[in-house]
Amino acid sequence: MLRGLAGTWAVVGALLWGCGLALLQGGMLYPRESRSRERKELDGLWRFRADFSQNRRQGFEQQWYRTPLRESGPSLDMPVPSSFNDVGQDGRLRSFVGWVWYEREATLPQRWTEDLGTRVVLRIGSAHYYAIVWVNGVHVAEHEGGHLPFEADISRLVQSGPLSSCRITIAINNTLSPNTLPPGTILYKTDTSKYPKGYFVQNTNFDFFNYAGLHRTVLLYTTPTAYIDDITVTTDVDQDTGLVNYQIVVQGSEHFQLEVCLLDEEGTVVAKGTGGRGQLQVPSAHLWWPYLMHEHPAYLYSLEVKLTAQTAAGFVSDFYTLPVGIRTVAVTQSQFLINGKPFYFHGVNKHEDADIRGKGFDWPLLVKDFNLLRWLGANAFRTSHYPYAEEVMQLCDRYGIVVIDESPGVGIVLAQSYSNVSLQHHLEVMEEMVRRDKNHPSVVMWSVANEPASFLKPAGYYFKTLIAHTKALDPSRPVTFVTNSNYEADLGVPYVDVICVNSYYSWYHDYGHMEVIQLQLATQFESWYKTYQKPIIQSEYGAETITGFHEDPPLMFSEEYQKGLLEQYHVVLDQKRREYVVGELIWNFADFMTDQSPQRPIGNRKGIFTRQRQPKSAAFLLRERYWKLANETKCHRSAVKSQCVGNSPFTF
Ligand code: GCB
Repeated sequence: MLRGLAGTWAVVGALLWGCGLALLQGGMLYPRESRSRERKELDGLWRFRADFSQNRRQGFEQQWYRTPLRESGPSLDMPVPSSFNDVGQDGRLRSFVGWVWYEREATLPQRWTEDLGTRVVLRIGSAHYYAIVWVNGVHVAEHEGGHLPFEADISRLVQSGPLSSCRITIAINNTLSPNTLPPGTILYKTDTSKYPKGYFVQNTNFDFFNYAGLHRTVLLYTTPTAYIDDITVTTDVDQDTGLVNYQIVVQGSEHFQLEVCLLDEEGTVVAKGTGGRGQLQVPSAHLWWPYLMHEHPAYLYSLEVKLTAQTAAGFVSDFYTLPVGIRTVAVTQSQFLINGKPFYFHGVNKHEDADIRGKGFDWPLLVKDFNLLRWLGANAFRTSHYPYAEEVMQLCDRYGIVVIDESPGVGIVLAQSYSNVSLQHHLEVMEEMVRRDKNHPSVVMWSVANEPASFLKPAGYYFKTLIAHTKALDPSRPVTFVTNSNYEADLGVPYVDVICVNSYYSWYHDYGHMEVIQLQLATQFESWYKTYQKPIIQSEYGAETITGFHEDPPLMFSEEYQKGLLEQYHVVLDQKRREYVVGELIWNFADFMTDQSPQRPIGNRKGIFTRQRQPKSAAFLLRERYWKLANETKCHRSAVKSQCVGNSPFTF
């Protein structure tokens, strides 16, 4: 696929969106304040109770949502956002499987409860895994899947009487089944000589702790009753003119007008349009470039949308501003192109993971991580192994960090997880994910899964369908999944645009023998490339390392071994990146929590930073490498040579 195709994708994309290919009802715009919209975060302390009853259903049997939680039994204070697992002193809560109950009162501004022209929406950023929501005891929403937002319009409930507050109850179940994403299984241990009656454990086939709870912000926001429900933007470039295709969905009125206005970073209007769809042309456009690829990376325009609509109560206006980066993405037989120039991913895989809060969103941690990424000279990461918080994606847009956006399709290894039920759910998850993240310029590729058993017979149909669906939802971006299967046996890779391969030479195989890495890695790359002639990303490689362990000559688990292993990989990557390898992502950015196992000394230690974000020796090695790669990109593949200034600011 050549550069021109990026344009084609963009055009077809706009058409398909126009046909309503996405099956989901409604948009999922990030709740931003504007002249017509307010937001009220409900973060802080919630009341909490885990249902320890034998069948875990006591909460439903006793209808805990009907009255304040304190009336149906004892409750704990629980911070939101946070996983519930690591904040307490009760070991049973850490490994709890089943329903937990959250509750809090929200004080409502008078206008919200009295002005019938105001729409009040409850939005839950992430509730892992299955959630049921009640407001004042009335069921308002249910959602499956722990990494994507969902909403409920609660206007009628809060406007039905003289209310100054409302009680929000959320029941969350972290049980995973072969049909959930990620999948899991519950294993009942029935040997009563070894286990008490009813004893069960949850097993998973992924390597991170199944943290649960309200992981992201819960908030209320308002819109007018006629409102901008969704915006879809795709961009293209013609000579030096930026093309911004937009499509806007309005709800709540049939009679409306839309005005759109594109502003540059100085606030100057550079293009204007009207109507629900159209194309804005930006002469001499500033393109959105990745970090370290241009002296002014991550240029963001603002698309201001104004809706004027007729409603029963008269005319109302709604305003929404969307950041827009103008850029193209395309894939050839051996290259990944951003704005028509070869892009080499040098970055990391991450996790949403930290001490105490688990997977709970945390601004200081996030800003620290982005500071570390930029210190490292990383220009990309993969959201292994689930979609991250929207604020993460916004910072990627802002800093020019390129993202491979991955679904929670991790651990698909059982035959049952290839059933139609699983596939249907996976298709829906891709719809939710594309709906949420489609407008981020930083997102350049979708990854539908990580390390599935893609050699199993049903994998061919499964991935063909899943990838085709994702491309139909968003024809403007390439699609992949991450494989660790044998190149001859993999039934899903024929459908991907870029091959993403994980390998752990001299770690899980031939451990201790770094001397075999170069041969094995070269064989890996050549086998895949000869078979498919598609660009390849080394999407994981790494070694477990306990910070402070030193052994010379290097032994496994020491900082020297991690460095040595990486260096062996780099020799081959340096050869192959001149041919068809388009990226390398270290496993992992930081140490992270996993299930307990004899192989995991309080979590996975393959981070180049500790869980507390302190560098191991390998971080300095990678830093040197990434800045060198960035300088090469700048010199040899200079996106806009004339616009690059000397060696500054890229020189290491
Ligand atoms: C992998 C997985 C990742 C694991 C990693 C490891 O291949 O994709 O989730 O954590 O290996 O450290 O074993």
